[in-house]
Amino acid sequence: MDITNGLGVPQETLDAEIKSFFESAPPLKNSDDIGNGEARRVVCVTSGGTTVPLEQRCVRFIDNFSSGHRGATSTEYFIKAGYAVIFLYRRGSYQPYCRSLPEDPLLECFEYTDESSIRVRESHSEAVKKAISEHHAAVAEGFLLKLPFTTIFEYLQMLQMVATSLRSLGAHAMFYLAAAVSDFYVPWKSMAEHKIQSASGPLDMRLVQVPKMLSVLRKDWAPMAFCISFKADMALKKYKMHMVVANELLTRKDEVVVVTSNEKILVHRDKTEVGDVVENPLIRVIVERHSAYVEKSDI
Ligand code: 9Z3
Repeated sequence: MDITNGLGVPQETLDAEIKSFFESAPPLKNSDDIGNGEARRVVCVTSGGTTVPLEQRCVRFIDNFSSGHRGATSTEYFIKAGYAVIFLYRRGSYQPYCRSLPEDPLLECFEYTDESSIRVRESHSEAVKKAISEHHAAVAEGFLLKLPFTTIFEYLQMLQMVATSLRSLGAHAMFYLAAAVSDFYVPWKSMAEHKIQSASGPLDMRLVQVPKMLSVLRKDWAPMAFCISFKADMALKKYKMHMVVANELLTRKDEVVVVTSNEKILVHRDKTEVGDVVENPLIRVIVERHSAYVEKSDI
């Protein structure tokens, strides 16, 4: 059969012409910048809890606890290690570089002067300077992209978009899934449109299970990416995660256990050093294992 391209030229001839065109073209001068050079390492860090709305015009919702501290802090260390970070975070949760600022920085860090201008209070000037300059540098140099979510619907759709966009990076992409993701949700179609009325007596509601997206992420969205989850049960085997970080709610800021298919590493913060956080040694271990993974997949 003669397959033509609509111009009456057989496909085989066209393929040969295309091949000969590229073989004889002079090499592109800036090809390294475009993508032929050392591929950039990109990590998608998810952070904060997802909500499950109970009404379409949402008044009530179910929430998953996560302050976003783990995700925000880890982001800083990934950027320090040379990674570009896509920070997929819950609106209102902790932000990278803002850990040392007070809860309401605008009202607490600044003051109104007699000369009708606004200045940084002396007591907070170091923290503010550091936060602004490090954040600005990360964003300006293309190392930090922040994407906010609130609901489980937004979170999973955005995760899918990020994952399929990073697919072409292969093993150079990483997913660090620190967000606390709802296990159950109310499907949009069976959800009340307006606020559920309290006058109608007890509330019956059916929550269905959120499909296991970790498997889909590994299998279809970004099959080559290095994946780390924080959900311990079965994640390594069932969802084919490369690493699981196990933590307990009460001790999560001091120590975690990194589990891979053949090791269990206890990682803890250096208590002798003021201000050291567990994410510092944790990200070091992860970057080491990711580098080994990239090297193996490059062969
Ligand atoms: C974690 O375990 C995170 O490390 C924490 C971090 C949420 C404990 P913070 O944000 O806390 O620093 O306050 N994340 C995963 C939580 C988790 O296992 N979620 C389950 C899931 O992803 C459902 S609850 O499926």
